[in-house]
Parts: sequence; structure tokens; C-alpha cells
Amino acid sequence: MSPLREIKLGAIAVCVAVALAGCGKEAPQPEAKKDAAAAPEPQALVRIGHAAPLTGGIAHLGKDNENGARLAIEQANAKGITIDGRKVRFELLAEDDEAKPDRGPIIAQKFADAKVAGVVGHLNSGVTIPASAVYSQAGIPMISGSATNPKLTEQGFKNIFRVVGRDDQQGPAIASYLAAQFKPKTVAVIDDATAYGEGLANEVEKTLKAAGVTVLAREKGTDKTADWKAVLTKIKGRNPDVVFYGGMDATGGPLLKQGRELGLKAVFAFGDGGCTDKMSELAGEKNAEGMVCSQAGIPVQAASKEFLQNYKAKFNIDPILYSPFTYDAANLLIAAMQQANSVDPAKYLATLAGIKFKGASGAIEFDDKGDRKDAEMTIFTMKAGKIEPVAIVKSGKTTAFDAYLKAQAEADATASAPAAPAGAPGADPSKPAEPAKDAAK
Ligand code: ABU
Repeated sequence: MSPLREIKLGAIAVCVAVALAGCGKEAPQPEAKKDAAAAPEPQALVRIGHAAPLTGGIAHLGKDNENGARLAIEQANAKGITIDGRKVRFELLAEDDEAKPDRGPIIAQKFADAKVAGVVGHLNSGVTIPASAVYSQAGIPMISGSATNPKLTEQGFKNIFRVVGRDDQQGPAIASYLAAQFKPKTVAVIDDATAYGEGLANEVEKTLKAAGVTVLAREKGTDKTADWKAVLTKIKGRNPDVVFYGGMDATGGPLLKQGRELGLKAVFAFGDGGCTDKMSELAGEKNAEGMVCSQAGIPVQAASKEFLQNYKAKFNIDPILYSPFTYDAANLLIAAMQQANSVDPAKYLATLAGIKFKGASGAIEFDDKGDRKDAEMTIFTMKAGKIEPVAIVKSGKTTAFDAYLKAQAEADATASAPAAPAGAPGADPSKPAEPAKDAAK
């Protein structure tokens, strides 16, 4: 059914528009309809784009990302948000970018043509980076909930943001943990030749070398490699203490399985893309036991209870990895529109850049590049088929996960003792937590 048919206000006007400024102003209204008591203002349709791989090896992660954004939008619609005096209905335009870099700009142009007010995504750095140039050109705010390659926010684009940390934070965090915990003499580093996998592997290698660890010559696959035996056989001959793989779980799981089958005894370690329970499914529970991985944010199980419950209730599954972040990304776009009282990207962008927001993944503010300020990095180990958080690295300080949770609970209890502060869950999202900065990035 077309959006035109979906949106009906009583028996009168149906207004499909992207910018409230234009909505309902084109056709002169009959006198009777100017009476506010007799006829409600037309409803505006505001489109938000979401793009991620919905087919292929990491479709489970793409769907999880989409679910996060969809939940935020459905909740906003249920609240009945009014912006600039008009009821707004948000619509998610969801696209499958297939994790292919060349699909990024094509989908970005499609969103620009559809005049979306903002975009959540993309999932992969290798797709998000080329897409971001199109969003920049079109002036569309884009927030990724998962792309961690530093280049994304180093391009000088004013409208590009992310709510996860960067690989030049994540790489040093996991490499330092590996160096301290396992005291390896030799580490093998493999990547999948994507912007994410290669970039993260470079950061890990740099930190390990600085810690005095010998790093073997880089081995490579692709984001589709299914047979890792040649690479692993070569590595086995060097008997490394740790194998680090920069890539996603779809290829990391088989890598781990085949490594164990070949008799590699090394600790296997992965970044966020390989930091899911699916690793155990793909590698086998016994093979995956004890693997180490990192996430460039809080663990999904530390997301707000409200988010975890609502996600499960709506989708009948638990969130996997990035959905708290894409949920926050969609809510950030909506909150910025509310605070700026406009759905026009040119008008709400400055508000978004300066926003202070309490999301499902914690407190969010952006720095002048569009990166999340002070993002947490989490270290996990696999136990009996589940990744379990071990430690959180924040502001250069490592805290055991249990201690981190306790401190968070105490902080939340203190914060919720008086009336909900502006910007907190339950507070009016149209009001900033603190006055929003005027200047854009
Ligand atoms: N952060 C890992 C997965 C997404 C990316 O390509 O950055």
C-alpha cells in the first residue's frame, strides 16, 4: 500500500511531504478547513532511510540493525509527535546494501531522491564511507550504528556521525588486553581485505608491536572466504600464541573452526564484527570456547532494560550486536528534529551536532568530527556458546565488567531519584538534556 493510502486523517486531507515547511501549503485550504477546531492540521510523513546487508553472510547483523531503527520509529509514531505544529508520522525506508561498497552510493542516491530527512546506517565501513560522500552532497544527516573505520568521520563532512567508537580506539583496547592477559611472544594477524577488517587489523598490529610482541607477516582473505586452510596451515608452522582476525562472524566462525581442526592451539581473537554468539554456532561450541573479542561500545546486554524488553517483545528474539546503537541513531535524528522544531535537515543538523542524549547505549554526545565522545570499548570471552563481557575500557581506564555494571546502576539510581531529567528516558525528548549547542560541527 502506498504511503498516500496509509496516512489518513479523518475524511479530509492526506498530506505526504518530507519537509514540514512544504507540507499542506501547496493547495489553498477551503475556509471551513482553516478552523482548527473543525479540521486537524494535515499529518506530515517524514522518511528515515536505513541501509545494511539484508542478504548474504551477515544478513543477521543487518536485520538486527534494521530492527533497532524500526523499533525507534514505531515508538515515535505511537507517541504521536508534533513538530512545528503538525503531527508527524515517521516511515522507515529500508534498503539492502548487500555489504557491497558500490551499493552504498547507489542506495544513498535513492534515499536522496526520496528526500529522506535522515539516514541510519550503513552497517559496513566499506559501504558507509563511499555512501557518506553522497549524503554529504545532499545535506542529509547520517548516523551509523556500527561502522568503526576512522576514515568515516575524518573526511570533514559536517553531517556524518556514528554512535559506536572507532577502530583506532577498539584496536588498541583489544591488543592491549591480549598483550596483558596472554603475554604472547608471537601473534598472527589476518584480515578480510575490507575497510573495517584491514583497518582494525592494522591498529591491532601497531599496538602489539609497540608492546614488544612479534607480529607475523599479514595474511589475508576476503569477506566471502570459506576455506581458510591454506592461510591457517602457513600460520600453524609459525606456532603463534594468538591469532587475531579482522573481519565479520560469517568468515571468522569458519576460520576458527578450521584453525582448531588443523590443531592450532592459539588464542583466537576478533573485533566487533566477530563478537557474536554466532561464532560458537559457526565454529562449534568447543572450538569457540575461550575466544576473545571486542565491541566498540557497551555490550548489548548492558543496553537499557526498556530497550531489551521492547526489542524482545516486538521481534521475539534478543538483540544481537548493534541494534541498541541503531535504535539510538534513529532516536537521535527524531530528538534533534523535535528540539529544532523542524524536519528540514538544514535546520536540525546543528541541533544534532550539539545534542546531549541519554540513549539505550548510554549517554551520547558527538565531538567536532561526528564521533561519539568517550565511547566505551568492551572485551569479551566466549563461555559455553555465549560471549560474556569481561572488561570495559573507557577514558583509557579498564574496569571489570561487574564493577562497571554496579557503578552504572548506582549512577542510574542517583539520576532517577528526583524527577526524570531532560534527555533521560521517560523525559520529554523534545527538550535537550542541557541547552543544545548552537553551532554545527
Ligand atoms: N565495525 C564492524 C562492522 C562494521 C564495519 O565495517 O565497520
